[in-house]
Amino acid sequence: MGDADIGLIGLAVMGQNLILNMADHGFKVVAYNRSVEKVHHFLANEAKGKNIVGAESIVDLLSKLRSPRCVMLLVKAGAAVDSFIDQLVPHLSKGDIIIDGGNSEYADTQRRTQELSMKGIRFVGSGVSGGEEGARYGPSLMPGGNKEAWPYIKDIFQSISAKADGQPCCDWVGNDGAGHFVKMVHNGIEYGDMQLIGEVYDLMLALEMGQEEMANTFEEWNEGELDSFLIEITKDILRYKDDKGEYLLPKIRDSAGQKGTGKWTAIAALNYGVPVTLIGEAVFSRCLSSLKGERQNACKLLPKPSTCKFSGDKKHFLENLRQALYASKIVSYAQGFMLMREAAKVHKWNLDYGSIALMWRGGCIIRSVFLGQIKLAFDKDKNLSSLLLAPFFIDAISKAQTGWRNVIATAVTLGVPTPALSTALAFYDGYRSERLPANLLQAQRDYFGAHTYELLGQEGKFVHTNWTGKGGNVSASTYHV
Ligand code: 2AM
Repeated sequence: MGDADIGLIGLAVMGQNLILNMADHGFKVVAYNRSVEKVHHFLANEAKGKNIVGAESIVDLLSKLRSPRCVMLLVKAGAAVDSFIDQLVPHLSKGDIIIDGGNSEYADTQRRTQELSMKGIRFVGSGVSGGEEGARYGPSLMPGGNKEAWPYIKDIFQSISAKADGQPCCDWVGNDGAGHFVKMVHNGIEYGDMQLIGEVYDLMLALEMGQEEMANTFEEWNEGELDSFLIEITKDILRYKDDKGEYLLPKIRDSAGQKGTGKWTAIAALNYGVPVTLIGEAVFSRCLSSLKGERQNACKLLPKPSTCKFSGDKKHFLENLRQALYASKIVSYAQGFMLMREAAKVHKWNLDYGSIALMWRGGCIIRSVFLGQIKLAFDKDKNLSSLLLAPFFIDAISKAQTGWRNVIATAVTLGVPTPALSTALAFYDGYRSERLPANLLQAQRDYFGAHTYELLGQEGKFVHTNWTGKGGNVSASTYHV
């Protein structure tokens, strides 16, 4: 039995930086990697002089840990995680802890938590956000899984995490896959925020603004309610010049990549039947952008609107644009929290939404002042069913909505695609509508497929009408999302 506090497997960028962060906070860490050369290299370089020791094998790693032994994996999601769990388990004792800090799918984390708990091993799946810099100096950490592990890892996790308003951006999220689910929604929201900023940039281009002028506008916006990491880096990106002294941004190919967590969020939204439309549009927008060749061809063939030139008060429009971005962001976060609420209901996770907002408030890519307002809204009303109903956000949208509508109308007229800004407004209008045209939809379904409908005032009683006088009176079974 050794005296190290934690073992960490996986010496890629995130793993190395988390180890250095832990060591800086006074924890003794054992480092291990599948290719052991990386352990030697790490010890001889970045880890030199710090309270970090290396391991040559899994058994060696475990022998250097105090009990209960706690091993964190930062390896490629999927098979590598299962492979290390399989290698660790025969050497572990009841009560030992395995933490997966990779970008695992929450369903895998649910399975692993359950399988390992049957063997007496406590498993934790933790979202880790903030990239290289976050891992080194304070990430946002979203741990979930077997709660019995939390008292043993809480000190390390909360010490190394980012702090916002003096509080750690890390708390226990919930059972089994809750931590990785919340991390997935975080990444989906990140897709949405980035898409919204992209659409704003596109509209600024339609206003024929120069790079510096755009950067100045984002800089100004970053002083107020939009203050966030993504707005800040957008300003820096706009100002960046290459070694020829020319702006780099316009030279970058407009075809977006993706690693999958945005797509997972959209798939989860469809599976749970929650209208997370903005993240969906953000994922589809990346797909459309990647059809560069098709777009180049279509550009020559498909007609533009008659007016492509903005003619109005630019200053006034820019303020409208700021409001549209803010209102759309509120809708996007409201949708993300709706998704978490539904998943929590299905999986019986006891999620604390104010605490989740605080975890995202610092350290991660979507960190912002705005998340402080979300935390306050949930602190004021723990049972808040939608962020859109919090008095602060009702007021914010009411102030922004005229500008928001003007931006969408202008974008449509000029032919500038704004899928995320537009879907946010469409969602808002749908959500605030007591009446929607779904009565017609129900009638159509019953007409062609005898799917039945309910009459207003007689909810729960499904009836069928023989609309043509020709069909039978047998109704089909139906399902509801
Ligand atoms: P490596 O350095 O030996 O490739 C990020 O890729 C991290 O995940 C690295 O530490 C890498 O180890 C590890 N990794 C990737 N695939 C793996 C696998 N199939 N089994 C074990 N470790 C793996």
